[in-house]
Amino acid sequence: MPQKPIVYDAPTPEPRATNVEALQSEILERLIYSVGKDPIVARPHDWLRATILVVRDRIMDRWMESSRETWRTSNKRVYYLSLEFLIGRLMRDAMSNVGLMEPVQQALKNLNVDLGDLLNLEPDAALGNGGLGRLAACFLESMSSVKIPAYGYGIRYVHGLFRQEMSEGWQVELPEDWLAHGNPWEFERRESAYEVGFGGHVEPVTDPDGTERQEWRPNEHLLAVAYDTPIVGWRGARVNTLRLWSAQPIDPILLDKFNSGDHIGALEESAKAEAITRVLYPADSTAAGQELRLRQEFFFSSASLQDIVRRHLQQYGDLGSLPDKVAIQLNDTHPAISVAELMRILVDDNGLKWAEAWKLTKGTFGYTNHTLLPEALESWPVALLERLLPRHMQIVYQINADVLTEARGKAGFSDQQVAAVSLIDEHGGRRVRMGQLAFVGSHSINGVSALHTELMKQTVFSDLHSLYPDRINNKTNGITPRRWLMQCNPGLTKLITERIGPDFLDDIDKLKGLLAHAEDPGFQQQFAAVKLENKKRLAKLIKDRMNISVSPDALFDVQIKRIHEYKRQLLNIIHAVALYAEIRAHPEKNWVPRVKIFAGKAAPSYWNAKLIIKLINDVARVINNDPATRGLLKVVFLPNYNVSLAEVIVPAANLSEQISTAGMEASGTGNMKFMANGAVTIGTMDGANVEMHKEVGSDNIVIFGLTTEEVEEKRGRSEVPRSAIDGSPRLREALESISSGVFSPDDPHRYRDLIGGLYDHDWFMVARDFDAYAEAQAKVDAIWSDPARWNAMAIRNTASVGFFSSDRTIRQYAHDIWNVKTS
Ligand code: B1H
Repeated sequence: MPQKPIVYDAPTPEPRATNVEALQSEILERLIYSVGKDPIVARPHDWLRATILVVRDRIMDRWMESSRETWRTSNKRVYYLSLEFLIGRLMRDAMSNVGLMEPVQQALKNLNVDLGDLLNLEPDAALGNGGLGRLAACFLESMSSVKIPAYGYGIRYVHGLFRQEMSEGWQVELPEDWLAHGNPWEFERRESAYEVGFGGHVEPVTDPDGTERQEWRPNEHLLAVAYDTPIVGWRGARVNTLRLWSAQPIDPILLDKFNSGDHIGALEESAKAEAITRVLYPADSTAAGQELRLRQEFFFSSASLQDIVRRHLQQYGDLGSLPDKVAIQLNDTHPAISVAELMRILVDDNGLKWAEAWKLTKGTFGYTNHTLLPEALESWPVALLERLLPRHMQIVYQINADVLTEARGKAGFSDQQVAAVSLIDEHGGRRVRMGQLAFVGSHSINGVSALHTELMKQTVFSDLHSLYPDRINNKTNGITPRRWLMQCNPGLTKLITERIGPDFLDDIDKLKGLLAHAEDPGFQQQFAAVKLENKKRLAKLIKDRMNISVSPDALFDVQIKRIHEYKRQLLNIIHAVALYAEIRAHPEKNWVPRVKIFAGKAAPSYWNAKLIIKLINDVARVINNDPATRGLLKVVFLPNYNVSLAEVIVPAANLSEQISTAGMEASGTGNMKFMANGAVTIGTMDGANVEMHKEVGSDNIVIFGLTTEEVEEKRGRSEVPRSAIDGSPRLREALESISSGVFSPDDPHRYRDLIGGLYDHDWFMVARDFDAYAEAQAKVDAIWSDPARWNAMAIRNTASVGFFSSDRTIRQYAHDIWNVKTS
């Protein structure tokens, strides 16, 4: 029985007015009564805060109504557990989704305030590293837009992803401080606080009725306090909650220590607790492997599960219906300890039988894998888990015993296969494999592109796949067209609306209607004019920030993403070096003017990635200052890549670089953002590029390079890349110029080892793909030289992006994995 009856028909205030006059007077009121500033001295940040509060009010009633509806209808809730939510700014998203852009702009104008200036003041919520975190943010928006009752659960990091600055071309990391001016979007929920324990021991206890159970007695306790942010869907369809946990000590100060004179010691507990949610680990695609990271993972998993189970019991009174009313999606293995924590809650805290609890657990969880890179697969030393989470370690052993029994009982399963499905890795120090734990504890395991899902079946999860053949499924990633087309590219949105009408705003597949206009010279001209305006804006940003002049008429060739060897920024910059040499050798040729634009952060401990940033900057300095290539080639590395910068760069791109070594990029989502905004992709048959190729057709994308199978074959033969280098004079010359110090006269050997690696093993196939890449780039030049052809391609890319909407992705999750209805 529900613990507390919920009243659904409590009174609510009248919805707030949305006309200009009402907005204007409310902004003024908020400025005075909530921000406490006189308009004559108010600073831009004050106006921003006042405006956000006014916009926020217009979301509140829908928020209440959305959650009331879920209580009233007993609809199933979806919980998306993610250690990262790369939200970016919220203001424009919120205003645009509830149709307030124009009236708010006008209201502010009447108050002599420019909305654009305010928007640029809002800090990015950078609570994520890259694609995985941004995907979580797109999913939240889509879940609201397709009316799924959903919660995102994560950590309220005080410091999001570090700020990147350049010091003589080297990356330096500075702390990021997104909460410095407060966060008007969030609501602290002191009443929603849960205790999370660590350490201690496990004790068998006998209940009064004679049943025996295990009880975990942690010796460390802290509080998880909830902070809620409303996430509003398109046209206000629904407002869901992003609930982020902050760690706080149970006793803010140890008074006895303080009174005995130990003033620092008195605050130790507090510092230790707060450390857990202080900073986001800045590693993209590498497991951090440190105790604090495991603490973060358990902290937010435990708080979230306690909250989920509490809500479920409050509404339904029993746990047997958990899988019918609750779907929990694990965003990679970072929350995988949740599997053991839910088992503990069910068995130890609620007295369920193991087998019943296991059935409920599997019925509730789904797991999404985002990478097969060995260094990213999480595993924790058994000894660490035993010390930090002794009961969970026991539970893992128990789950493992059941899995191994099942595996041994399977006809034709070898000992080797049994070892491969084990949750415990016995090689070199025993470790718990979190991927295996997430897999066996879930009824659905999905990859993020068709190719990636196939590789999951063939590689890391092949034996688990033969044991549980129905579990692996594909859900190709997507992006929200609201942020990544309508908001970031209002010019293009307006043009499309004029041409095919506004239906695509609500049904993105309607963009297909543009196909009929791809060859229309008038439309091509308008499409190109919008692109040119976006390029001018980016050119101005480049001039303002870098003091580099670039011509908006040049081809803007863009690679923006985390810096990683498998993403092959090195291939791109070597191409720049080769092109530079060719232009110098043949200045008379008809060169296509190009601006190569890079942006991205390197993990602070990833030496080669940081060196590649330095190389890009070294090459940029030489090329940009050489009069011989002036107007023909420029190289720009824009510092501090983040969501907001992407929103300016993506609409201005002509060429989208998606050139990872085949088989290594699980999906990619930047590729889709460029496609939406009418860029042509140069890419390998990797990740979602494969499906983009299928959607847009081979005439409208430039594909090059080794396939996954060819890469595997070359690696297997450990074939040396020498011949690729010897056979390509322009590659050899480019490599020699880099490694001999042409671009680093101050330290001629700076790139010797980096380039040397290409001769030795070339794991990422930079040398072996170079010629194919250079030819593909030559093809790009040829197409660019025929503007009608280029524009038609660009238009067809926008027209074909519908499949890559995260609304489509989320509907597939809803129907195939969560069993919830969508609009
Ligand atoms: C992706 C990560 C990732 N895959 C470990 N894996 C991390 C791994 O902090 N860590 O330990 C953080 C992130 N990120 C990306 O996910 C893939 O590389 C992209 O190809 C994919 O598009 C994206 C979303 O699925």
